[in-house]
Amino acid sequence: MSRILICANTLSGKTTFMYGMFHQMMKGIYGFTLVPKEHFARFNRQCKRIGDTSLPLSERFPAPSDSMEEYRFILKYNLKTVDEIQWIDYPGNLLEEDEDNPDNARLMDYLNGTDCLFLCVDGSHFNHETKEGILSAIHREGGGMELNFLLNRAAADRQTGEDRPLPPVCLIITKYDLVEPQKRSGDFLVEILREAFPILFVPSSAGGGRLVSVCPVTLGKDISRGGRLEPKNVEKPFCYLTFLRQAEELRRRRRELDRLEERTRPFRKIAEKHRGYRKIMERLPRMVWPAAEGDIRRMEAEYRQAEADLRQMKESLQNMALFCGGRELPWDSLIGERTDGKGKTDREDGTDDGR
Ligand SMILES: Nc1nc2c(ncn2[C@@H]2O[C@H](COP(=O)(O)OP(=O)(O)OP(=O)(O)O)[C@@H](O)[C@H]2O)c(=O)[nH]1
Ligand SMILES: [Mg+2]
Repeated sequence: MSRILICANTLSGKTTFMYGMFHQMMKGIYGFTLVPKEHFARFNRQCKRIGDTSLPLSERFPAPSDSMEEYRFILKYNLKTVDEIQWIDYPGNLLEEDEDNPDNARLMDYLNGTDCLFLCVDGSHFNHETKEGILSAIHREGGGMELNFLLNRAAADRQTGEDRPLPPVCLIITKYDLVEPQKRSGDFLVEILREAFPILFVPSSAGGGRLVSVCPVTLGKDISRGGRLEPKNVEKPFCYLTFLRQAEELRRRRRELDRLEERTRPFRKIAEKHRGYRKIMERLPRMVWPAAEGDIRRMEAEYRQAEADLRQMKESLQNMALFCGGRELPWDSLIGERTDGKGKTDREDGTDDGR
């Protein structure tokens, strides 16, 4: 089970983004599909409304959320279930409520166990003349205070108050269609985000650090003025989480394989030495071999397949920047290579996400 919390100010596009993401992920990408565990008809109707240009705008978009809602999705790869996703959508002005508000308390509880934070910044804030103007708009009107507060809370255990590693973060620039073309350079967007959320880009020593990706998304050009539903990039933040999950699983398999290989090596040597007695060797010590050769080969083949799937999935993350400890990283560094159990890959176990 993976938990996602999408955090943003009111009217930043959280709920609409969820429908756009669902719209794209239903048909699937790189073998991955996402289906709602329940309420398919409700999702389907809402997506159709967003796409229906004959409706007045007030009827196309979901109304501003008035309470916290939880959704469950099933993630499948090649039609096989790989994960269940728990998704919370909350009204963006909830953090203006006192902390004894039950929904506010629920949000904090949920934050405590979240596996990935999606932090949304409304693209329209990028359209100020100066960098200072943009930063001030994000901080004052765009919920910058609340978002930085949530980041701080996410890095502490709610019960004990003890520090804990911050989960991976995806910084989503919503309504990217509203960003003026001259402000769309990736470097400029990242420069702004670095200053708006400095805690996410703190340089770290020895390869450790916070994992952060940056992703501009849109539901369609001028969609808020009657344009067509043509979502772009909306599946990517989700692919990011899936990629991290699968990369983690791959590293687990790699460690298991390396351990088995290492434990089997002395047995292989003995078998090699007594090759003339192979038949007896195969029969007698079978019980004490860590694993049958055939099982290891099968695990190895599965591992190679999972690695190939992940490399293919990496294609879905193109144009999405990844940072660790403030330094930009290639996606491949999260996949790494098998090292025959003798060494570690670039970032194996090295980041602040602690998983
Ligand atoms: N131009 C443009 N407008 C968008 C896009 N996505 C959402 N909007 C507009 O933004 C409005 C608010 O979106 P919501 O998804 O309701 O925002 P929210 O963050 O869920 O707001 P709360 O529920 O109040 O927290 C929508 O009604 C649309 O008019 C987009 O990709 N482009
Ligand atoms: Mg909403």
